[in-house]
Amino acid sequence: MNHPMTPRTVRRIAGLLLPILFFMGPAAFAHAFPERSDPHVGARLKVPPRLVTIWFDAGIEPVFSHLIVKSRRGQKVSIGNGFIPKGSHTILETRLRPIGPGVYFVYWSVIAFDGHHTEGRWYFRVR
Ligand SMILES: [Cu+2]
Repeated sequence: MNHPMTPRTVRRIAGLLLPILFFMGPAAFAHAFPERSDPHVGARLKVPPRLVTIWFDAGIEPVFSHLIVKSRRGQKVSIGNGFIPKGSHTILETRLRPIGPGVYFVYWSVIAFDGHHTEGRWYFRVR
């Protein structure tokens, strides 16, 4: 026997499914967020770093993931736009030019394997 779905039935099913999809969302499609970094957020360093590394909690796409570091005046002090070390899918890294005392801003922007974009910025200080 045939049971065509009436608009009312469709609405009822949608009403049941939408909350389920909503609550599944964050777990099923985790974005990539930083877990830790070196230097750490807000660090005060005596020795200027030559490398900035961020560890993410999910896989990130190499082509669309960027990490740059700028001085307080907006001068770029990182070399290139960041790279994902071979064999890793969750680490984003950039080398730095020699830098002196001051505040430096780290800008990161990544696309996770699930296609979602996240970005942020933080700073460290060289004394
Ligand atoms: Cu996501």
